[in-house]
Amino acid sequence: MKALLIVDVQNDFCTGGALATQGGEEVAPVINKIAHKFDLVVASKDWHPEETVHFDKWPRHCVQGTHGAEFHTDLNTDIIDQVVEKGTANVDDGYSAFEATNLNLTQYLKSKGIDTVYVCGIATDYCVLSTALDAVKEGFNTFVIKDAIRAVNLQQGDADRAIQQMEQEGSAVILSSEI
Ligand code: VGL
Repeated sequence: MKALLIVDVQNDFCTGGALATQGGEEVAPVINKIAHKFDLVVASKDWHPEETVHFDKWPRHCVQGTHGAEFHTDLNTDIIDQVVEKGTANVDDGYSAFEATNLNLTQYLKSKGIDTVYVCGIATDYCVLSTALDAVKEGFNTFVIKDAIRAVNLQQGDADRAIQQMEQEGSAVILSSEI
C-alpha cells in the first residue's frame, strides 16, 4: 500500500509568500493529477507559533491560523485524507512531516498498511529533504517526485545537493509520469 506525502504546499512558500520558492505553486497541478494513484494522501502544514527560535533563521512564515499558513488554492484539498501539523514547537525547526505533533505519522501510516511513500511538495532542500530522510529511517520504501518539488535555494545548487543526499540515503528519485 502506498501513500503520497505532500509537504507544505502553503501560501508562504509560493509566489508572493513570506518565504517564497521559485514557482512553488507549480507543484500543485502535478500533485492533483497523480493523487488518485495512492491508497492514502497525507498533507503536512508548517504550523508555527508566533514566537519560535525558527524565526531567528528565517523570515516569519506559516504562523498558525494566518493566510500564509493555508494550503495554496491551486492544491485540490479534496484529495487529502489527513493533514499533519509540524513546526508547532518554539524550540526547534520541525522540518520533517515525521515530526508532526497532531499525530504520530509513522504509527498512522503503518496502521493503514502503508509500506511505501512518495514525497512531494516544498521545499526540496529543507522540509522535503528531512521528510524523505526520515521516511527511509522509519523503514518505508521512499520515492521523491522530482517534478513535484521546489527548493528555497539559499545557495545555488542546494536543490541538486538535497536530491543527491536523498538518493545517497536511500530514496529513489522519479518523475510523476513514472508512477
Ligand atoms: C521550510 C525553510 C524554513 C520548508 C520551512 O517547508 O521546507 N523551509 N521553514
